[in-house]
Amino acid sequence: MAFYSKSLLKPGAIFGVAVALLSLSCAKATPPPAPIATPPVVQSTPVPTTPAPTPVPTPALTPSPTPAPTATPQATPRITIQNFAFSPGTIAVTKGATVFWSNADSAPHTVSSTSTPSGQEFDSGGMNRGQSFSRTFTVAGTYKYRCNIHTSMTGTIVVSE
Ligand SMILES: [Cu+2]
Repeated sequence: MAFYSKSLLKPGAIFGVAVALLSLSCAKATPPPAPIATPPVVQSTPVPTTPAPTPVPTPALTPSPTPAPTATPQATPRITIQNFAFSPGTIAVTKGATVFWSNADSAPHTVSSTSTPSGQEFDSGGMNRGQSFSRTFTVAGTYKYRCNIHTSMTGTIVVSE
């Protein structure tokens, strides 16, 4: 019995069937997809390492010439009348400057010229507390003024070209 069954299942026969099945399946199998053409990888040529550029010494900055102070415009000179005095008592301005006086005293005062270049006299008249007076000086020279109410209160404006 055992011998008979062994003769039926010859190893060679089994191998042949297997080969036949394999070849069938191979024939039916769809061909593998064509390989997608991938762009050839371009080997990047190694960039020759260039030596770091030597830093160029920056030229020393030549100091730009400071602009000459312009005569106009300039900060508005202000003179405060306080404690029976002009403060500051003497100021220097350039021609064209406008000078402002303001009375911070409770007493009235005036800004009245006593000595000026010819034809440049000025007089504020009575100024009460909080009032102000201004004058633009267009002629160079020395201007002396006082308070006509309290004549010991004096001031000077020096106007330069
Ligand atoms: Cu006064």
